[in-house]
Amino acid sequence: MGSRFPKKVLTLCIVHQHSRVLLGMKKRGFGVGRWNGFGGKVTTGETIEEAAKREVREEAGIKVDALEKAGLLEFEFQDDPVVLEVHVFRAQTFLGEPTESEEMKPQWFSSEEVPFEDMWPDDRHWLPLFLEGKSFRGKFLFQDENTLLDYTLEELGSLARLRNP
Ligand code: 8OG
Repeated sequence: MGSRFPKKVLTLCIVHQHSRVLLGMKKRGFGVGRWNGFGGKVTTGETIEEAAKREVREEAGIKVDALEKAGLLEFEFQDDPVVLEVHVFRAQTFLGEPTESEEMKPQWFSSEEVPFEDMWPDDRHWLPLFLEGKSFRGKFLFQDENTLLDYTLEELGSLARLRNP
């Protein structure tokens, strides 16, 4: 897991309000059939935060503004040199009504009833930190989309939070 490998920068935004969290069922492509936050690739000419807002609008039909940086996750698949760098954001407020798109079907979940069995296998490790309002950094090595081989995860303290992710 190192920076000498080609990298893809992605966003992941989770709307988290008190005791509920907005997830979407991915209807196509990478991660199909899994509940997840909203996000995707950062494209040329936009900042990571702009990309995060755009993806939420496109996938869930809502507008998020005050995004809070929550985490930085790196995903690597065995036998694939590409490292996915996922910037995780928290949104506590939004405008509009969550609406199904071609890519995602949004649904509210109680923070105590997150459907981890139908999510990426890494999520059960870092999402609890997210739900506690903490910031974190992690690296996950997968054999395939269902098999997590190894991972490291650290909660970032208040000093680190000023600089990271
Ligand atoms: O553009 P595309 O739909 O391929 O973007 C993939 C989205 O999935 C993007 O928001 C980042 C996110 N994502 C991964 N891997 C993982 C993962 O292991 N867990 C979670 N929760 N999200 C992931 O690419």
